[in-house]
Amino acid sequence: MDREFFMENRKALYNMTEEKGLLLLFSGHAPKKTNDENYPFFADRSYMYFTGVHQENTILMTEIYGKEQWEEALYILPPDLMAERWTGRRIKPEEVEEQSGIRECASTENFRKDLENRLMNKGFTTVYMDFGKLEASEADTESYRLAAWLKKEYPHVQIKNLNPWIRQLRTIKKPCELEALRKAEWVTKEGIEAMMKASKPGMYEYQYKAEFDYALAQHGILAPGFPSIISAGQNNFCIHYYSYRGQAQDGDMILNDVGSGWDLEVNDISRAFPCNGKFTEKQRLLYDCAYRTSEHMFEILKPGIPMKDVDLIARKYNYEQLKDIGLCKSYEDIGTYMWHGGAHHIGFDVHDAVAPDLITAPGMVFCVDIGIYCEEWGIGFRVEDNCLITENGCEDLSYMIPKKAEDIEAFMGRR
Ligand SMILES: [Mn+2]
Repeated sequence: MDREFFMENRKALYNMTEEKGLLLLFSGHAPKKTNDENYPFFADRSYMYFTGVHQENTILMTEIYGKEQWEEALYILPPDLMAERWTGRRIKPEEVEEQSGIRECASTENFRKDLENRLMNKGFTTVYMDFGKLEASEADTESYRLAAWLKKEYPHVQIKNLNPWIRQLRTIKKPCELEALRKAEWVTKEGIEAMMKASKPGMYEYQYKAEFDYALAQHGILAPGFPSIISAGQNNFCIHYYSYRGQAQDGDMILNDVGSGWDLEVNDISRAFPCNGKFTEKQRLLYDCAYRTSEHMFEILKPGIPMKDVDLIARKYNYEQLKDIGLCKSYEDIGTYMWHGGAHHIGFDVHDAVAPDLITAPGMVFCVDIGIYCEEWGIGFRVEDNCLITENGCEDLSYMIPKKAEDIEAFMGRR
């Protein structure tokens, strides 16, 4: 992503604030794993959306004076040759400018002092931070910790939440985001096709995963956009399955719910295929129901549809398909076979942080995920594609990945 993208995002966010204030965004830091070892660092996604600087413990502080009037600085770790000998070099101000367009850098050692100076001497009485949590019980982020301190030391300061504005901005994807998503689809195609090519009865789930990871690594992607779900046979009935220890038996279906991601964008695709390359009659019956439902969704999706209706439309259409093959007798029973919806947005997160109560609009990208879980037949799987809403309709971003049963069999037959 070019720095113009991040500059544009910051400008839009700054212009959303209503009054003079200090805006703070934190990259965060890696949590401890054990003893003296931490988990790998993964910067806060909203911080990344506005800066593009992937560096631990950095802080964006912007003084906002009014529309189009602001001064921004990125607080970065100061140079420390001894520390850098162990943990790698720290980012330099010229690199910050190159990546983010932020011209001013300061040392994180001075952050608290500079913040207090602005509150005491520069007349700032409002602080904007991102309080994004899904549940109150989640661990506090830097914003929560600083807010608690501000409330104690500067009780007159107003604290405002940037999160709703950030979600609003992240909802509509920019052209460079779509470009990255398209690239992610092609890389994911290679990963999924590698699994299809290698597939045979007796193969372990971790071997499928190794095929997928190897294909991604050829593009420099060392970790997919989210933890891959790859399962065989009865393990497909666990929606979020991460054990990878199961073994495909002849006649099993392989399910994969994966996304390589590309340049900060995360895609999310599910494909299901018979491990031996040939659908059984019952697998094929169910698979074609999901396939037809998915195709139907791509025919009808367009701007102006409430997001809450998207899954509902899919459910109703899929019910008709399952009824036609004599499986689901009444709509009330559809929950027996459809265990989840799937119309979640993707972007900087695989379950992207977007505005609530959305109505489809051009530039939104979300998943069309049709899952069928038929325990009585022992067959469960899902088919998931990424849908971009366009001016007049929609586009299936995952079109290049084999999806039609015949295409999957033909592709696997070429092993
Ligand atoms: Mn998925």
